[in-house]
Amino acid sequence: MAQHFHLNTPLLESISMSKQVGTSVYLKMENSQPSGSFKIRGIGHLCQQLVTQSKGVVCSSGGNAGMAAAYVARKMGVPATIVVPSSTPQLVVQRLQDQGAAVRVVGKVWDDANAEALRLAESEGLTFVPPFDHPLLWKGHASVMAEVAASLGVKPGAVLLSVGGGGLLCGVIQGLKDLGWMDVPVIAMETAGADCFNAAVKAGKLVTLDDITSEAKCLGAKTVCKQAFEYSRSSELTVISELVTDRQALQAVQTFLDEERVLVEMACGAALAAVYSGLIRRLQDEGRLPPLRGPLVVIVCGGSSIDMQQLSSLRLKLQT
Ligand code: PLV
Repeated sequence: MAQHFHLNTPLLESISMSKQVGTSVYLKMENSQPSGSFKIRGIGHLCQQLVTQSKGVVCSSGGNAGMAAAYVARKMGVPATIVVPSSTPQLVVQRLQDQGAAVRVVGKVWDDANAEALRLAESEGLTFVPPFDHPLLWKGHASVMAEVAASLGVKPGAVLLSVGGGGLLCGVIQGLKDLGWMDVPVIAMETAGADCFNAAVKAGKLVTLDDITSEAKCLGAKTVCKQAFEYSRSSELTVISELVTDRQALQAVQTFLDEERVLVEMACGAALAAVYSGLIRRLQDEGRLPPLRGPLVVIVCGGSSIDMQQLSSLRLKLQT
């Protein structure tokens, strides 16, 4: 990679999570990326490859892919149009505009916004930046595991992450493959109501959800990418797909704020909830997660769809 847009993020030991899980837990702090989430890894890499002579980029997003695309486009000196659904909070629209992007709000869920972004790419001759389904994104995301390997110095016992459309999952698995660590289990978390990966795993085929009913809107793709589904079926890998409720995800966001002093959005809360709700322990007790032979690494994916006001309105809505 010629020029990196992403940072090498801190890998922090969490004493409170280690206590919960009964083994050491490390947090890969992707919330501290310039665009607020891990998305900048893949999108930075993809844009370096595809945007050299572009008259502009268009990205469909729940918010965070858009934040990354807007940031990278600004650094590259090209205009960015970000298409988001109406479920994306106003605070994100404002943050995107502050990054210099033109924002269009189209449809109810990400899939609607994506159709519009594809149409714009075609009609206006813009470079389409997908939020999760592209090998260049996965290659960029894979850098997160190379950094974990360099900082941790040992093989992780497992990696815990959130799944929306499956781009992060594909990138982490790509990274594990590059390191020769395919035996490291990956725990893939979604919220009920934004569970396209879990639905596909259960059905044994790709499934398109009728609607996104979870408040974790940035996990809200109706269909997971094919590569993520294929990884879930690979006999060489262990990918465990689990769900939490919105209330559990929100509770996790709040506990994380208290314990680690960091505010993340619901999409990230889904992964954190696997620790705080006792799910990791339960998976081990039930023998579904093999005994951990190294630290648990949590990808703290971050996210810009949160501030104190949004947190309060989520608390009211979900009554926690
Ligand atoms: N969010 C995408 C897709 O939304 C977006 O457009 O921003 N954690 C956070 C904070 C995220 O924003 C996302 C994806 C994920 C996790 C899941 O990543 P994925 O989509 O690569 O599985 C509809």
